[in-house]
Amino acid sequence: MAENTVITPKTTTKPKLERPKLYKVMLVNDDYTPRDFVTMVLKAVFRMSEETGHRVMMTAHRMGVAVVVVCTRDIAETKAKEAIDLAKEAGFPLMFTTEPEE
Ligand code: TYC
Repeated sequence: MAENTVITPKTTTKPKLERPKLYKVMLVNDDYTPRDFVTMVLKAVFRMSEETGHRVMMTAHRMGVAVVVVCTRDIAETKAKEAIDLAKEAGFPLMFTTEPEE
């Protein structure tokens, strides 16, 4: 008897895997940090090539800000802090900010 019993669940659970919200790390221009130092930080912290680092640095230099990377909030904040700390240690006012992507 029991072996012929078919159990049909009345409810189904749909796994809800929401995509994590993404954040931008922004590089902010200033008048004091040397260009080469900015490029070095972009290479060291964000694993950019010399060419990409230079291009992103020049974008911030000309436009005031540049998007460095788009990633999860956790990674964005950690990377921004790492980069700011490198600049602080060297005595430069170089700033990175994070903001949610629209
Ligand atoms: N503007 C700086 C200079 O002329 C270089 C610089 C570029 C600084 C980008 C910050 O995010 C920056 N020395």
